[in-house]
Amino acid sequence: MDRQERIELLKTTLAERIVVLDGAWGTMIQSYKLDEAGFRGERFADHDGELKGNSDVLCLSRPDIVRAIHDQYVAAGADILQTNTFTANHPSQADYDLEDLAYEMNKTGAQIARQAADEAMAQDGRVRWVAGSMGPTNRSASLSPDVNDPGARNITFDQLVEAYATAAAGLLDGGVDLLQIETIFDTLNCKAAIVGCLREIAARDLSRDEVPLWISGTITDRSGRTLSGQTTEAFHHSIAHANPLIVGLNCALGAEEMRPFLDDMARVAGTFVSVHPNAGLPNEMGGYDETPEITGTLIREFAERGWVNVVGGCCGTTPDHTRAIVQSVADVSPREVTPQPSGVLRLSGLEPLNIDGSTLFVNIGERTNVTGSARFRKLITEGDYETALRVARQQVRNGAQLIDVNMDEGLLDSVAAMTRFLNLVAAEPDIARVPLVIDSSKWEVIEAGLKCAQGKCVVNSISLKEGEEEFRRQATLVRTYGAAVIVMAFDEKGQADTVERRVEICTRAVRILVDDIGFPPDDIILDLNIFAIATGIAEHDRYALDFIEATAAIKERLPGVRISGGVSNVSFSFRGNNPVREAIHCVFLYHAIQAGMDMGIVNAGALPVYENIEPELRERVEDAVLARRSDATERLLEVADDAKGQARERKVDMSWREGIVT
Ligand code: THG
Repeated sequence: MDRQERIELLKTTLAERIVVLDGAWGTMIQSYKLDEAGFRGERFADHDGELKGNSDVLCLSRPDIVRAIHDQYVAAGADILQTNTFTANHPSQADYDLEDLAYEMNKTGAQIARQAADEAMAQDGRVRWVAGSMGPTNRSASLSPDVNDPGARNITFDQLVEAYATAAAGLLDGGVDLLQIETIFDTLNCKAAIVGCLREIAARDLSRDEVPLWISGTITDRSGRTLSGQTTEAFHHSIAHANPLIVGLNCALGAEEMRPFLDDMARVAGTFVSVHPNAGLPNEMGGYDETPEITGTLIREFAERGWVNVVGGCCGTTPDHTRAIVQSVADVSPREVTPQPSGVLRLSGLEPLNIDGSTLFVNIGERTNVTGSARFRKLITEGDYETALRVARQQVRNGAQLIDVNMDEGLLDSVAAMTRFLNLVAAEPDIARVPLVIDSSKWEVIEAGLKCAQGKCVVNSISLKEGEEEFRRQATLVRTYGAAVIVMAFDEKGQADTVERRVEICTRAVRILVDDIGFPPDDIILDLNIFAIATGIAEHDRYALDFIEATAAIKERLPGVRISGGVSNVSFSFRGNNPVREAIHCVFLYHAIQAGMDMGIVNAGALPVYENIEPELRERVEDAVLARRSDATERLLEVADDAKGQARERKVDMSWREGIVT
């Protein structure tokens, strides 16, 4: 049976019965009581430095032991064998000066497991699958190793991509059936792993169907968060672009404490779900006391609740646990898989943000933008990131459900500024809980931002401005990094400024994204260009109305995509007069949202209520926004100064109240 046939069989088997993964390596290796010489074997007898405790070196130094452990798990009834390669990656093996052997360890580890699986099948005719195990490494891409600098990192995204690519290459060349990214503490590491795995799969001319991914996260505390702070659902959204065959949870907490989080995963996942918990919580000695019976009972409960398709063991489990698990689920049906419902844009920061047809207008905070805020620009150019973070926090407090970050300033190293700021944001849970919108006109700045974000972000933006080839290239990369995308209505001929041009460009862009690249329509946000009105130039009079009409037209022609825009652009001609600007934003949104606008980049917290705008001002603003009369601009200018003055007076009037509350 070749790999392809085995994978097809795995897919049908997963739908028919609960499949069992084997158990832990640590406990089993310990039972051999190997000393330093035992770990070295002959091959590393002269190695400088200690190798004791390096479980994965045994693939090279003691393949007989590795094989014997596989055989014990086969005898216990496991369907899937995990390779002994959890730490066989560059950064982890660097602790032993063995980083250059990462590929070989993975390849050999895969070959040993493959042989064990194939020989078991030759004996009893039952297929055993091999999952190539890739652990989290000993470094974290979104956590600081330095208590004094939350923005510091000891590994980059690109280094992790290389490390995982090398591991995946070895595993694939050694003959694994699936690639398993497991025990994910930090979703950014996992996103790098996905990039590395996809690269190696493609390099072997294999398709994604031929080499399924298995992605398993780790909730490390009872509040239901990964070490890097994501909830289960946020984690799921961050990795869903990899289209894994299996998603799940493993390791920490043990089965008992994982219950609510596995429930969450089973609720959101549109594919097969796995769980392989530790044998309970560790005791004071770091050992595990949960008996096979207890583990089996807990896992049976998960199965009966309809949550799982694959079950197995992690730290502290033994072949006896595997045996108990096999028995406990033997007569229970697997979880029924229903694809995730479409019509939902799923984003995440530390927490999920699901945008569907019932969601009210979504606010994207505009102030963390060096071109959109003089204050933010000053803070960033002066290097005062601490205070700059407050701008982000204030946006979120004021109701921004995402924050737009833009570092496009001529005198700034924008890649460095984006990287630094997003690394600092990652350390602030009250900001990082919302998804990021990474805003730049330079692709390398966007890419730098994507390499710092563990959540599912929005790329702002791509367009057909530089032609189809560049558009496809960038869109494909957006998918690889797992982000949603804002597409500007811009093509080779320029920026769309009529309804027809907006419809034409958006239709073309969406066709390329969906039909050619396989971009999910739910991850596409169209920006129909909001331009300034009331500029005194007659050609600009219809800009807001055209946007609104184009929104309605595109919503009809391209159902399923979302519409956004930079709202504050529309009032540029009233710079310095915030009351009038805010009235224009409000009236504009009142009509644009009715036409189908889903989200917008706004100054969060600075939007008045439509009904509360002074009636005369509102009428004149409405005349301008909806291009209802040719003298609308003049008539708005007539009342603009008064509106500003009244707002100032209102502020003065209210000051006595502020005095009392503070
Ligand atoms: N579409 C998309 N992205 C965008 C835009 C868009 N990103 C940038 C911009 N346009 C949206 N963001 C802003 C941010 C601030 C302002 C306007 C748009 C703004 N700022 C005040 C001004 O310039 O007068 C700044 C005042 C101050 O310095 O405090 O108006 O259209 N996809």
